[in-house]
Amino acid sequence: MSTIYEIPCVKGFIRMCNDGWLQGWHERNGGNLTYRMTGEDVAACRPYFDAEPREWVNMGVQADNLAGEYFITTGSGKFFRNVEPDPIHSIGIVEINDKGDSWRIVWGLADGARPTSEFPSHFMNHSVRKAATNGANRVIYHCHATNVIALTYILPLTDRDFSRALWQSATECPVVFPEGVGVCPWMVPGGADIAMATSEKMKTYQAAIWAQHGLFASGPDFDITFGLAHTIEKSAEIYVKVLSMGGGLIRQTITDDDLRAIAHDFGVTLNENFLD
Ligand code: 2HA
Ligand code: ZN
Repeated sequence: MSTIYEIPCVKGFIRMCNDGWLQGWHERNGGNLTYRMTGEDVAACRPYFDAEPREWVNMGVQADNLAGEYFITTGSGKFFRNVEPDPIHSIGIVEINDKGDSWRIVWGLADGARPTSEFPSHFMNHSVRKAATNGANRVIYHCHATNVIALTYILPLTDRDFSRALWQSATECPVVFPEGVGVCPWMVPGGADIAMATSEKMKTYQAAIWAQHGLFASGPDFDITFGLAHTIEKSAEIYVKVLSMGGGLIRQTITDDDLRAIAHDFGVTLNENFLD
């Protein structure tokens, strides 16, 4: 293996950044991606780490269950558009200290770059999803999915309203996210408050919507996480088109009994709080 870019976790990370860019969800420096590495990933990447790690930086949030972990992360202010052509300046690997409250860069983020401005949100979400999935969750992805954002201007900002609208707008949705989606009110991005609010939602849901801002999705790998974001955004796009075409009139939709029938046949448990 001659470069770090051929190692599957780094290759998959870069591919997912480019996939998001190609979807149009990452204007300018919009969006961010983090991946919690396996021991095998770290061992494969370690030969490429810098000779000297950079200094420890406190995050303002803390999680015991992420002490000593390594993450691949996009850089603050970096453009998804540039990840594939210029990874060394666009992404990096950080190590978490044994208190679970600070990071230091061990590879990439060249020339003074830092992890994403949303690293505190990603970190808290990793902590919650790692606990909720017995360690299976490894990916947290934030994107500016256009139609999801548009819906936050017209739908009530409740978990119930968004979950129902998305379930009803694409038949596979109840199978892909049977627990529904969480919705956070508009908040200032980048800080500990939005990190805590989002991670509270992620105790129940695989994905959370940030009003007038975007989407947070989680999953065990790049395929499942990107697929979740893609499914949610596709469904939102259909709902936007339906509302736009019909002047708000919806002649027919997937009924609650239809949703129950899908859940039954596909062997998933729908969140009954969101059904009538
Ligand atoms: O990285 O998307 O939420 C820019 C953002 C902040
Ligand atoms: Zn954002």
